[in-house]
Amino acid sequence: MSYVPIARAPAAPKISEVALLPQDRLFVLTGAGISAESGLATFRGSGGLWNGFAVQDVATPEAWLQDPARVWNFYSMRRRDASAAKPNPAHLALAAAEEKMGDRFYLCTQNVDDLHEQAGSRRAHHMHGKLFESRCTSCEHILPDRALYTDAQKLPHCGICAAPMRPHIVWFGEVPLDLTGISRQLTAATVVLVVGTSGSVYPAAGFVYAARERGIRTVYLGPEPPDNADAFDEIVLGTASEALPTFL
Ligand code: BV8
Ligand code: ZN
Repeated sequence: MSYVPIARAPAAPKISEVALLPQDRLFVLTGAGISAESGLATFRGSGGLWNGFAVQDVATPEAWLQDPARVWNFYSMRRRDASAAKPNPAHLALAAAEEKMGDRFYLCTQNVDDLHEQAGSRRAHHMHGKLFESRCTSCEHILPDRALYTDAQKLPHCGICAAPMRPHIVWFGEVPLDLTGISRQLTAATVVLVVGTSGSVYPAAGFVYAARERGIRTVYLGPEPPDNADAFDEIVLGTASEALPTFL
């Protein structure tokens, strides 16, 4: 009687070969890199100069106090560029994951553009504010605003209290929005996926360390290792629009 080897059960795939398990709770943090393939400049890519402006001259409270017209000019150019941009397969894949996973999915973005929303994401948290909202410097009234303010004599004022309106953006030196909510979502996660960010700005770049301390699986996805690469269990090298749909 010839020996017929029993069919070996396929080796259980290594965890890193299986992107997500059915019971996983996914916390996603995105940065400028996810919008790069939609044509929007990254901070790093433009070598710290951004549309010709140095970040510290346009993205700090001091810059606002010193020259609000220059700040509005900068954000008006960002509004113009972002209005022409379209979401890419990476944004669409995250919107599909939100739909499929429900409350097991949480998206926090450092980006101020609205490409996640254009792709269908309904619950993206913009921890650094939103380009298409303006906020009153006095009564803090926030309103949707896609207008471009390039005439220093015609800067916007609040319809309620007449104080100057500013971009609803978290500048350097200001506290990001809803850090408590972010932290709650982070500690409930089983997988933290970070996409397209240099990991150079805190507290956002620190989320992965907090996850690692809790034994949460951490994955980075982007074309090059980020500054906080040492904190990740896995690094998937690739562009967001190629690698993210595959991972999800
Ligand atoms: C705060 C809105 C107190 C503005 C932004 C010294 C040491 C450490 C920290 C500090 C320090 N001095 C000051 C600080 C604090 C400071 C900070 O971290 N500074 C850095 C420069 C050292 N942080 C702050 O001021 C923050 N506030 O600390 O308040 C506090 C905090 C907590 C509790 C109490 C009090 C506020 C920071 C928010 C500033 N606002 N955005 C606007 O948009 O105009 S930050 C802005 O830059 C982004 O939002 C993002 O957070 C950050 C970095 O940008 P990235 O998204 O990472 O983009 P980047 O260009 O850097 O990288 C692009 C990546 O994409 C690259 O990795 C690239 O490889 C990748 N990529 C490229 N192509 C693709 C791709 N990936 C995928 N696919 C592709 N195709
Ligand atoms: Zn007001």
